[in-house]
Amino acid sequence: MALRKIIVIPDPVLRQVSSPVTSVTKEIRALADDMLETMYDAPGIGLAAIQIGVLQRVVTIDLAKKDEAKEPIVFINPEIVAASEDTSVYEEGCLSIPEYYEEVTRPASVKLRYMDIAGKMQEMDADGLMATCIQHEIDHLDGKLFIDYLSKLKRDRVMAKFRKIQKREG
Ligand code: K1U
Ligand code: ZN
Repeated sequence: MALRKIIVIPDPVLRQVSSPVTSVTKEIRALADDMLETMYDAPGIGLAAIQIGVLQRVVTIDLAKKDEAKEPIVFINPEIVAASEDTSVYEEGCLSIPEYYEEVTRPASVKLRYMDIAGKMQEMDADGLMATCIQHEIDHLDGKLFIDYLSKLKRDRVMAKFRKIQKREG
């Protein structure tokens, strides 16, 4: 297992579309292990492979609280096959946009299809934080960020702030 560096905006890699995983190889299992270690270290509740510079459709999520046992889930090629018409609003964060939080409206519940780490197809009905988090992570796989749901003014402001930091830090 290895801790990987999380890419932050304005890195253009975050706008790339990730490729489907064709089979669960030992490299994919090692990638998932690295992602979980990196996500727990950040700390975060989710991570998409693209956030560590790997353009493969792999996502990790663990919604367990600090004092609870870990509940890691690895989603390979996750797809939303149905979404509710009712929506929910959640104040989202992103490890690729550190210390910036804004409310985002998304479908309140979704039905997912994905491959698990054993290579088995799975379906999941997600609501609450799981629904929000998996939609945020699938957006990463499609090169989309939660700031894309905000007004142009807010998005431009946050991009300008991170461009300035990048210039300063090189
Ligand atoms: O994908 C990411 O950048 C990870 C992101 C996931 C996410 C959070 C909130 C709503 C939607 C998706 C994070 O994990 S940000 C950090 C965070 O939310 C958190 C960190 C520690 C404890 C609890 C939450
Ligand atoms: Zn994110």
